[in-house]
Amino acid sequence: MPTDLELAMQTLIATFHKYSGKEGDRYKLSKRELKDLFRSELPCFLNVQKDADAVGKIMKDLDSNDDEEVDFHEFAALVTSLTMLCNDFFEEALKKQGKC
Ligand SMILES: [Ca+2]
Ligand SMILES: [Ca+2]
Repeated sequence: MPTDLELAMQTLIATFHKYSGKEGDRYKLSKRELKDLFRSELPCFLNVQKDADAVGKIMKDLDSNDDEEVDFHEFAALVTSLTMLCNDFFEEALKKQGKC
């Protein structure tokens, strides 16, 4: 029986491959695959971006090796950053409630 953290890691990997396998290199996300992933898996994050080409800009930021695709390492960096932001928000909320 996997632990919660093991399940989270498994979900992260499976979610990446669910989208990366749709076209082109099955181990990398094209811009379209990245867009699909954001739309389905991180809809709130995309909604706060007012820019029409938000995904294009995110892609540029993520694509550290400039191959115009997002590999798992690049994707994991994004998830880590977002998770840290969520944790900061969570800790702030707890402090305001006087629970931390
Ligand atoms: Ca792909
Ligand atoms: Ca890349």
